[in-house]
Amino acid sequence: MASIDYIERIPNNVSLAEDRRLLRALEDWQPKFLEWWHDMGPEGFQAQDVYLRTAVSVDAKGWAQFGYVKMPEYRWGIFLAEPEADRRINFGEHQGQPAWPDVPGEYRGTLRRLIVTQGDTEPASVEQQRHLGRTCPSLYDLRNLFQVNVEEGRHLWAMVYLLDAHFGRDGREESEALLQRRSGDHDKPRILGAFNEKTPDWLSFFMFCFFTDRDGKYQLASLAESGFDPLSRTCRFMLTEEAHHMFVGESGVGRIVQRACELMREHKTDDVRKHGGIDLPTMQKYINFHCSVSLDLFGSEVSTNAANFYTAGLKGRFEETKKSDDHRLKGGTYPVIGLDGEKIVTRQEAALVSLNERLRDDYTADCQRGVNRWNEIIKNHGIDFTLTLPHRAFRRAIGAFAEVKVSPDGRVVSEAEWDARHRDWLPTAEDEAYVGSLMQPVTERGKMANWIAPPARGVNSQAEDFEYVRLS
Ligand code: BYC
Repeated sequence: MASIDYIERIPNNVSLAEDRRLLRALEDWQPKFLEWWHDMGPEGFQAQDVYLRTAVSVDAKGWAQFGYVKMPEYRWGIFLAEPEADRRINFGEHQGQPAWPDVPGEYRGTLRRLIVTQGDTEPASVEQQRHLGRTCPSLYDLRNLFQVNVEEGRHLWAMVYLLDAHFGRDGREESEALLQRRSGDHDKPRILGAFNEKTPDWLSFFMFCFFTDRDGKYQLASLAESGFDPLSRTCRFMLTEEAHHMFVGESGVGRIVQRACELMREHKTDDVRKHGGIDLPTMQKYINFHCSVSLDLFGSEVSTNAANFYTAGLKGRFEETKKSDDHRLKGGTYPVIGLDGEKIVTRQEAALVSLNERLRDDYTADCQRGVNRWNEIIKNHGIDFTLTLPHRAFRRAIGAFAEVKVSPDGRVVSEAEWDARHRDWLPTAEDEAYVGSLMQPVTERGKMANWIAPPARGVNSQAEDFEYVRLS
């Protein structure tokens, strides 16, 4: 296994120096990436020292090294998980054949599209979070935001490596296009819906990390099963980084919930806004929004695209190799919800076309576990309130429910009821303005904004007042 080469201009563990053509392509792309990072990356903090974690090895132990880095000097590079000896394709019509080291000609277009779709989300999220540094609730959170941002930048590198190494001139064009689309831009938007939404405040950021990064986890885990071995190895390493992003999301929301509960107890009131907190009903509305946007990222309930990806051996199920069926899904069925007139019903659909819905089920169960942990915090304060995930048909823009209005508890409702009630279900302009009004920067060492509790422990066991970002 090649160790990570940090001597080279582009750190890597893929022996880049031996492939002159690829090296040239990536060295040509590197300054364009840096230009994009300067234009669209974290605004206002490019010259500061940030206490960041950098990958130094891809094995399970000790891949991380912590130290102060200026973000534009972060050692972005190409890291693949260790190869598995004699790896086979584990599902679909090529099941049992050796995994592909190169792109099979017949799947070139499909694989390229999957990689581009995945790659497009990474710079998009950096663009969405670009202005958040200005309103950080603490230095600890500021550092976590930047850690997430540089790692999303590295995930972009990961996909660009695959495009440049395996898709020739088309791949290089796609690599350029990844730097040209812009989140939320009408003329050149990012590919998937959620990545064109705004992330205007830190509550939205934490929700995004909890719900949208978790979609990343499930999509990457499915691509990690791919018969195209370089994609599998790339995604396996990306998953180790993704875990931190979900931690930022879950602990961030958990700390806001904790602070709301403390204020409720202290002032014996549900109206914590009077005391500068974010009330639990507002948290619920943000959950409803971010969950529904992220559910759309799994595609339609019934999808021949997903079936074709699977049969071709390109994109598997979550934990494909742990499942004990035939891994071809020829005859099986899977329960899928859909519409029957005005009613939401469950039907058995062919398992092969139901793969998006199955992945959405895995994802939803994982989200529910996180919500349960938030509810534990509320319960531990003796408060009678339960946060819930909205029904999966709520506010959907993709799939069977895109054309109907559904309440968070799963009733198809009339336009009139939707108009009358949606303010109770989704953040209103007033809610957003209130949350926005709390976004005042706190940058003194060890201090926290009033609306969020401190973290349980520091990054890399650092003390509470550690200087995570050197601002002066
Ligand atoms: N928005 O058969 P369908 C992450 C399109 S997040 C807009 O239902 P399919 C991260 C679709 O392209 C993980 N369009 O869907 C998180 C198709 O178009 P065509 C990202 C959409 O193809 C946080 C049509 O609708 N990873 O990593 O089975 C921070 C019908 O498609 C959307 C991936 O996405 C949408 N939401 O599945 C940073 C993995 N949904 O063919 C990073 C790679 C569907 O009619 N991508 N459409 O032109 C895929 O696996 C699949 O493309 C999808 C869609 C699951 C996204």
